[in-house]
Amino acid sequence: MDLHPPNFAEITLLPEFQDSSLELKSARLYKFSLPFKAPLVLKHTTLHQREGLILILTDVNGHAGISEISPLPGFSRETLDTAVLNTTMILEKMMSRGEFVAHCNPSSEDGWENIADPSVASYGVESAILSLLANSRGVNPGALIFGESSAKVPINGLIRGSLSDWVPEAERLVSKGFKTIKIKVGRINSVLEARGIQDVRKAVGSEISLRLDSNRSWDLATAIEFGQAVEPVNIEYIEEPLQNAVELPRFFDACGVHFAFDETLHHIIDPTISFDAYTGLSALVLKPTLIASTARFIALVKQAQNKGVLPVLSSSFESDVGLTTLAQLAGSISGENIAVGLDTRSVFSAGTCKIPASIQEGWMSTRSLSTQDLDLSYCELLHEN
Ligand code: OSB
Ligand code: MG
Repeated sequence: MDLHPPNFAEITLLPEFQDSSLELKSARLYKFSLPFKAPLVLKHTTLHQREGLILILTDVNGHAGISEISPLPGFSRETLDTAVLNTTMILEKMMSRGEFVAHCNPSSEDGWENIADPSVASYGVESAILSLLANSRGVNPGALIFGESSAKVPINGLIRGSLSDWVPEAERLVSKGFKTIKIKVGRINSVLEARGIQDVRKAVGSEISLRLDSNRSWDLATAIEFGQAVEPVNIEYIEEPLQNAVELPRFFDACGVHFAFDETLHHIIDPTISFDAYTGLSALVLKPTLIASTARFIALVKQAQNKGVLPVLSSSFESDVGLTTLAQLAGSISGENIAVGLDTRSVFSAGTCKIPASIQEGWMSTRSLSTQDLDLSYCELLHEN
């Protein structure tokens, strides 16, 4: 395939990379099934293993691009089976006919707004092509779009356990070097949870940044009551406090706690929606796997940056390969400045890289990956061309 950046899949590369051309040689698609330390309880389902796909593209010059395609059950529109079908369809078109169709709509003028149906398969193929272009230029994928990457990114330590574990868990994360902690709330009585957050603040001191995530579990009155109780202990923001996002400015007015969008970004039907009306908005939590379109993801990052809202990259329980891609993007988008939500590797007892995408002293490396770094022992080959 002959590919001509700057304009594949509605992705525009930085000027210095726009003359990159690409001749693909092979594509290999693997399916992995990774064990957890314990079953993973999510909002709508409990997972007993994490399944997903690893894609390896090579070009005629011997460079490789590696990516992950892992729809998250209960969150992604696609199942793994549809992702396999969609990926093999894209690969077949790409390899045999030499065209790249994901998100490409010749009639659209600017950006992803006019493009139907983001899919985790096209996001994954786009990531593999970016990884290949980046490896052939000796840079990180994020550098092709957003500029130079830092060598590591700060991570918000994640607390998903029950209320009685919050204080010991927070103390453990602080002792490991995390400067930002994110706690999942909205599971039990909100008055008790607000007290739990006050206890965490007392335990960790004033220097640690606290983020909360209620995954849309409250009505306005409950959220305001919770917000008023935690406002004095300085919360950086709370993700998705309300069932009904339209009421968010009223929440902020009433309690003064800033909020962030996460799942709302996956449900917005009008993608040109402006965030101007959302007084109190302080971050967009961006999960590329769930946004499922690189172009749309880039547009959201730029929208956040233009509005002075933090773009906070976040993971969706990807394996080492997917996590590393996210760290690489974050390295170029926010570098060492914004803690990002990539503390999900610890739920797995195995991975897809020989050296796990681990967190040291609260930081994750933005290292680049080559095929030698992969551990394919939990993978089976599905497709090759
Ligand atoms: O609600 O933010 C969420 C992971 C998968 C699905 C939903 C969510 C998450 C995370 C990722 O919390 C970790 C993070 O953002 O820190
Ligand atoms: Mg969230």
